[in-house]
Amino acid sequence: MERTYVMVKPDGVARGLIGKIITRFEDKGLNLVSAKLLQMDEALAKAHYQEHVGKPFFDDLVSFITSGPIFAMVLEGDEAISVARKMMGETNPLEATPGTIRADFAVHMNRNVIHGSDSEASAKREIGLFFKPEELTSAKRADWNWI
Ligand code: IDP
Ligand code: MG
Repeated sequence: MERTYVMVKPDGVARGLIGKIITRFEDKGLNLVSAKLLQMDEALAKAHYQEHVGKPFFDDLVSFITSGPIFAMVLEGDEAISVARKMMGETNPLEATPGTIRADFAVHMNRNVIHGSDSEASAKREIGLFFKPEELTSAKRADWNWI
């Protein structure tokens, strides 16, 4: 059992895609442990994207991700990290497989609608950046045994 951090980015929130995106994860069988709408400040954006500091797209990425509210989620399930990444698709929506979130809802790499942790270490770190321990519920799906 794993937990992963997933967020609908400001473009996805502004476009009214939160419901559609959550529905995909619910339909897949992932368990929603916590969720909230918030606007990231520059410090949080820089901490979250620390691995990209110094890259040519970094400043644009920080200004985009802080430009409006994001929808932050913790999702739980067997292989939740790779399941969520598969469902998101490639970073560049043009390379993402149809049926994935980025392929179905996005066109440009810098407006690709969704983020998901890429490893156990980043999931742990990102969950800790966005959620206090007491915000992580012990909610379990009623259909858990069937998934
Ligand atoms: P990921 O979101 O699929 O994990 P990362 O390589 O971690 O992709 O990049 C973080 C985010 O930075 C991407 O989702 C995308 O929005 C943006 N990004 C990555 N590479 C580029 C680029 O070459 N140009 C513009 N934006 C980029
Ligand atoms: Mg990444």
